[in-house]
Amino acid sequence: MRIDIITVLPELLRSPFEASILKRAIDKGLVEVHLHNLRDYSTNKHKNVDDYQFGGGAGMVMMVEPIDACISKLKSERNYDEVIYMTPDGETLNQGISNQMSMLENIIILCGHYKGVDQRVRDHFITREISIGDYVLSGGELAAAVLSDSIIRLIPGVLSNETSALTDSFQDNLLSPPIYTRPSDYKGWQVPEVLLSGNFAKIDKWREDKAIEHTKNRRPDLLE
Ligand code: 6GU
Repeated sequence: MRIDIITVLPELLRSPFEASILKRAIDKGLVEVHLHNLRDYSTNKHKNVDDYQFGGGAGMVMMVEPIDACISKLKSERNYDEVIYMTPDGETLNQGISNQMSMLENIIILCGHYKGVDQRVRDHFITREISIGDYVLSGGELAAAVLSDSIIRLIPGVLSNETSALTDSFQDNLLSPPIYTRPSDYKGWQVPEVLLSGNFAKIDKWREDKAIEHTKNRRPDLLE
């Protein structure tokens, strides 16, 4: 898979891909992540990528020309399955969307900034608009990192058996059950007996019961 991220702040997006699981996925050749500085596609001498809004009002708007230049250049090099715009008024990201996107070949992610992009970008280039929740970030960069992380970890071969995505919270619309490691007794705080029993049928049943109980308590909406 290849992810091209268009941003005015590429430096904000470097470190997430330089550590741990995402770095390993890139090093293994399972995903390529390319950052594009929108300023490099500016069409005026001041390297501007934003301008005042028509009709007046506070806040700058990202201009259509540099975004067109960048997206068109990328599209001339390969086919893209989706051109995603990160924006707080997009559809809210969930595990299902990440699952779908992890099966794509090439995607572009455009990070919104300032007040957002000229509507004509959304009308003519964007195929999907994604938010990561009902709160406002200073820009789409951190949201793009969140989306990329959630997608990349699902690409076959990225996670080992031990860290398999199959047992993650949300993967089956359930939250994960409690987990423990050694020591089995810490200051008298005991690990549940069943987990030490070696009876794997019983352990599976306990985990499922706990997952359902936890989901009922915290996220009853997931069970509807
Ligand atoms: Cl995608 N962008 C911004 N700026 N804020 C957000 C968001 C995106 N998702 C939630 N809040």
